[in-house]
Amino acid sequence: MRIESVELRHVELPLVSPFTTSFSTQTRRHALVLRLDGTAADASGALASVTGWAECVALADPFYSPEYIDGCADVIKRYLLPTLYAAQDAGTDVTAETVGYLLRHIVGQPMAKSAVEMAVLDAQLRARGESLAHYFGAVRTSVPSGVSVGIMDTVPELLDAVAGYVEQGYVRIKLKIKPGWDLAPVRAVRERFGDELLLQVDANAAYTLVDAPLLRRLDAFNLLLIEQPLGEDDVFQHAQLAKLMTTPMCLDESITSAKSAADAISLGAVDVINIKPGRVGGYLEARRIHDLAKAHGKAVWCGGMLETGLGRAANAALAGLDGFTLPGDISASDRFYAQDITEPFVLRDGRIDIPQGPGIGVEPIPDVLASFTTGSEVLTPS
Ligand code: OSB
Ligand code: MG
Repeated sequence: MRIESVELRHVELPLVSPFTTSFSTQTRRHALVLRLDGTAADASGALASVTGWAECVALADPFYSPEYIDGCADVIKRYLLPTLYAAQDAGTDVTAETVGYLLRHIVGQPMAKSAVEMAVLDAQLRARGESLAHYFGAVRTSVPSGVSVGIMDTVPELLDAVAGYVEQGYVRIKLKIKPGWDLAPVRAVRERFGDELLLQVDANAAYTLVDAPLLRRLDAFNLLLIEQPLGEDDVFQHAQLAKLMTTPMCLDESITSAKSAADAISLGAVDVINIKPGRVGGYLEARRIHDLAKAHGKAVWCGGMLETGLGRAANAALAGLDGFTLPGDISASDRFYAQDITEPFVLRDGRIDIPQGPGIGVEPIPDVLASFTTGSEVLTPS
């Protein structure tokens, strides 16, 4: 395809309630939306004008991952787009399948790269009228929906929140944990909702191997998995911890590529992988991790980054692949937002429908997008 311009649009969405993890409390989502305009082949092979949409999932601060949203905007503007513009000027056909390769000399920056690749992929698929779900090879038209429940001030408050989500039909509950908020909330949720509830925990790297005796006590609660108890670079320590626990070990932050996933599997550090396309550099790398995990008999599920409807749509399509055997953090829009920037995703029998239209299958609602916009910049080839 040919990229004619990319708009970087900063938006601020208020959250319906504060979301606390071991690393921060968020009360609003500063998101970065990309609008790509260009030309690409339509179904008959003729060139057509097309618009592609994407969102960059980096958070406002570098507390979950090294990337943060203003840094991503800067990298996209100063390095990623100029590289792609130079490549297409030199006669290279920039496609979703070549973006990762063309950007390989720029070290790291997976979330920024993922956003650019997603915009190209969405445009390319819209031009030829193909859905992202079809492109990936999705085997279902809806995905089971789990919800990530933040750290609260008190256990009764947490029980009320979980009760609300269970009532809405969420099929799996994930509790955020940290030192001082672990055994008691997990025990309370198990006691109140029983052994049938699909329950897992996520520590966001808040513990060290010294905490192994404490973490082992979580084995008593029949959890689906424990997600990222130790640091991002503590892959070997996760392997040691996994030997000490019966709860399946899941990695999020530590899995930054298909290569790191292969290493973690070989080391015995991981039983289950949380796949977040942004964290691993894009949807194509995410699919490679899915394929790798499946070949090794490891379950995967799709994580979330408080996406707007744009990222949510793409995540739902990815989670349609057959190796996604556990419910993902793909909740309804109203889990985080009273007003999403796209048509809202809603829960139906505990599931989210995968959009079936061309590309990601959803678009921002212009007025809503405008009302949440705090700044925008259009980047064109020089
Ligand atoms: O660790 O999975 C995580 C949100 C931001 C950063 C990291 C994580 C999360 C979540 C929320 O748990 C998942 C969601 O978007 O529903
Ligand atoms: Mg996580």
